[in-house]
Amino acid sequence: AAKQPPAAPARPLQVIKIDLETNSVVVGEDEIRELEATLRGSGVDKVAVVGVMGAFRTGKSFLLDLMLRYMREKALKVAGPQGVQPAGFGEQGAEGAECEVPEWVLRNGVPDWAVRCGSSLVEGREGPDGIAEGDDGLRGFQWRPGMDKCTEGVWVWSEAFICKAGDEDVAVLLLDTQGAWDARMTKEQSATVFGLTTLMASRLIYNVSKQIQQDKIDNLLYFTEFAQAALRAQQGRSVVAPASDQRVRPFQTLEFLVRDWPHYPDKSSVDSARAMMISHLDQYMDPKVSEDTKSIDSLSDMFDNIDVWCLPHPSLTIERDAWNGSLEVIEPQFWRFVDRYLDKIFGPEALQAKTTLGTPLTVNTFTAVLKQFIVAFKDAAPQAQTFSEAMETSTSLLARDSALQKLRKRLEEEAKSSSKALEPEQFERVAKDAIEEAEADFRSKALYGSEEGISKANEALKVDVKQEVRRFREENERRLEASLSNLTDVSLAAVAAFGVDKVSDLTCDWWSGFCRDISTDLSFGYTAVALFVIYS
Ligand SMILES: Nc1nc2c(ncn2[C@@H]2O[C@H](COP(=O)(O)OP(=O)(O)OP(=O)(O)O)[C@@H](O)[C@H]2O)c(=O)[nH]1
Ligand SMILES: [Mg+2]
Repeated sequence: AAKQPPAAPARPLQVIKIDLETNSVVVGEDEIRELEATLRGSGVDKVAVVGVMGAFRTGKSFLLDLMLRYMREKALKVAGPQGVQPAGFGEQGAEGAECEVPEWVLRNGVPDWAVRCGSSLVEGREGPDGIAEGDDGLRGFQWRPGMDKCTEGVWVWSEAFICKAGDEDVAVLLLDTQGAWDARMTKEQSATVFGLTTLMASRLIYNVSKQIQQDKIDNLLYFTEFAQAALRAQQGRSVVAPASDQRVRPFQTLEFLVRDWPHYPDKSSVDSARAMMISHLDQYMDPKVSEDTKSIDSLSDMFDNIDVWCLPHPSLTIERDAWNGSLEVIEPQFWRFVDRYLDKIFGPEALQAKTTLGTPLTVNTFTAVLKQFIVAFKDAAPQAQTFSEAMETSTSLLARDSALQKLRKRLEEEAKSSSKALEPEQFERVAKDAIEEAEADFRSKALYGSEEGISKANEALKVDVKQEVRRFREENERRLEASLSNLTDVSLAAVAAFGVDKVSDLTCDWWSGFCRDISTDLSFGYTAVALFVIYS
């Protein structure tokens, strides 16, 4: 038999690179191919992706290295370049060789998973002699002490960790990203890096320092909206078809992960602290507490689930450039909270197979979908627009979108409210009402831009409205005819069901023509706005 080349060690793979010379985004073709081989060899069908994004220099990569340590111990199996192995493979202690537990491990309540790979977290640490390796040559996501930013582009760990999501096995991938809101990033870089992370993650961890804050929510919204627009634009040539006609939210779980949360009382238990975390998020989500829930409402429309966790500060010592990685300095409280956090997010209840528009991503489709998304972002590459142009395009497009949805919802509700069709005069009355409502909605939202721009958008809205009303009218007439021709109750119900089905086809879902048409324009608008946010 031909000799196999030695397998590469497990390491982070850079799937999105930034070419600094041309300032463009480059796809890591070889890296994606390697990932694909790992997934196909994993023996499971579905994939879950945990991605971390957030401002630069906030300990994202460091946290991912802790996640790696956790997974090496706690996953059922690990799939990598060497095939599939049981977790904890090859570690001292696992084979019965007793190792001495340092006193501080017991004193500080350090979880087993955190110290099994060595009592210093050195893997991935960047120093003067390059990137350090841990015990047994273990590697990690690259992190760096100090002020200078470290991670560039998007990285995926080359191993997949097999865990339970509900009662099925999934291959968990970990994804690290470049720090956000860095003034050196160009428009294409930021749109691609954060949009892509949002699209690929089944759990998007938004790492924030100290507290959530409104501006952080607003910033996140720009990128998720951009990702949503790219998703719509990409629908036309997708390999994944929507699972059903039901409206599906584009993304799964968004989690705010607050680092250095200063408000836990000494020795507070995680259970008692959970209420505090939730009330922190509620300050922004609950209309009874928050004055402005607009942005978070938009996020709620895009994500199935919004979650929160707050970690205390690990220790001031680790912020120093000279910290040697020793885990001895980390406070007991940090261990308590990080241990429970990882149990939660990697436990079978929270872990979810990644779906795109309701269809699960499989080990066979994962990399094809990843590449498609990268292409979608390239196609939607932002055009040079001034800030006011961008605001004008995006606000009036959004106003038009919102008004049309209002009209559809109203007519749909009327159609569903009774099993009988409306009399023609009655339909016209309802339609007139709905049109007035939609117009008013548009006027209340299209506030930004020139008279000319707004009235152009208004004209376009009128055309859309006419077309929609015509469709509903025809549908109503069909139902009316059916009811007039003396059908039995059963067949009448069938016709009504067809009608409702037809109506639901017309709602503005991800794959509908209207959404596709405007999404490209929208994405130009969003991106230009996003750009200004970053630069200003
Ligand atoms: N204050 C604080 N510092 C941390 C925490 N976790 C890690 N650090 C330190 O933060 C510094 C930056 O860590 P990285 O993991 O490289 O940060 P990053 O967010 O990945 O940085 P970029 O990739 O440059 O965006 C290191 O010195 C870590 O030791 C934390 O929870 N709080
Ligand atoms: Mg980093």
